[in-house]
Amino acid sequence: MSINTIADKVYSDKRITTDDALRLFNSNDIFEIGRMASYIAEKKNGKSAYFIHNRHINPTNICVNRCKFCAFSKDKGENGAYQLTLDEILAKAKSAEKGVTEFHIVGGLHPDLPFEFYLDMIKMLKRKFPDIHIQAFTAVEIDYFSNISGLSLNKTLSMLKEAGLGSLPGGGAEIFNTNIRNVICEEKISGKRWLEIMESAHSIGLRSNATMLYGHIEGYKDRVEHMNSLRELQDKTGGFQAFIPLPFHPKNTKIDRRLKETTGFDDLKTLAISRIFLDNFDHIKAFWIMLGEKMAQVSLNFGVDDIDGTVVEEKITHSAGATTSEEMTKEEIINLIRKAGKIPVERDTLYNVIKEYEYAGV
Ligand code: V47
Ligand code: SF4
Repeated sequence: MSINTIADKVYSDKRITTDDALRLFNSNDIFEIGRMASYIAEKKNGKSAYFIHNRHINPTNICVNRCKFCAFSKDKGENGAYQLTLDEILAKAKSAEKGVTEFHIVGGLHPDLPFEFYLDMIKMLKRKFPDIHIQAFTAVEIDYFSNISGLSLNKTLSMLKEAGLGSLPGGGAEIFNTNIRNVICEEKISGKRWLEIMESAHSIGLRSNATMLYGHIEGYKDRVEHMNSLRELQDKTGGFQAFIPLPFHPKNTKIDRRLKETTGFDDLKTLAISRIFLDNFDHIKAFWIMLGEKMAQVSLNFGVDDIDGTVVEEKITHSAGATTSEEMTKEEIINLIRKAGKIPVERDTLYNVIKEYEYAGV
């Protein structure tokens, strides 16, 4: 079926429907899909492609949820399980290069650590690094903190904000559909709860990202419905900054072993369609760690305007067979962006421009 009517909508700046998005997923016209996505990306961000000088820290991989797609988590006492002390977390933070502007901190749902541990961690990091933005805790962790502390969701979020939390990352969203969740992450909070937590965070001024884990057992319809829930919430709160589609990595997971990694074609299509569909999101991010450096670079011409950052240490995807490195230097990122014909722009977490680099063409 032709996608011309959808293109007409896009080029006259109209919102596309869920049926349109599904038609795009079922189309193989990747050039036209990319063209539409680029049109929107340029309208929103010109030729800029953003990156951030950041460092990831994962305080523990011990998790009571044990999602089937997760190769990072362990049971307490299991070989390879770890839990960093506050001193060890501080040492990781101190090892960050000069110029880092963000700590990205997520981890498992630890069975014994109290909420105070996380508050102390944020306070300690804020005391030692007052200028570094702390983006930490997925909605799943926030829900868990509220449970273990007995505090309301609002109070939990407010205390974290007061301690120095700057924003929330977009993890834990996976695919909102209940039947899919029951198979891939039965113990995890529902999609509805994930959205509720984000709404609550946005209402107290904490911005966040949103992710979608794709390429496992979901279908195109599930992806579209997932994005539709995000678009609806964004219409209400405007609190999301970036949408980040995450391609599933099957190695060492408990998801059907016959599943293979996503293909480059699907990755590009998913990123581009998300750019077209999520007209109320300012940014679409290609997390290069999961997509690969080269695919992330190509995606800059398929609607993506952000390729995340330097990262330094990455455990979640590398436990599941990622073949990318764990760190890119700023120079390497700038080179990738330039050679995609875009202007490299170093940003902080909230997309304030730190430095715009010279445009060098291709
Ligand atoms: O929620 C877990 C995903 C997420 C696998 O907000 C997997 O800027 C692929 O959300 N294969 C955590 N993905 C990471 C995340 C993130 C990363 C970078 C930037 C931001 C941001 C957020 O990783 C989890 C889950 O969806 N994940 N296991 C896997 N085997
Ligand atoms: Fe735990 Fe998150 Fe892994 Fe699920 S994805 S098992 S919640 S660490």
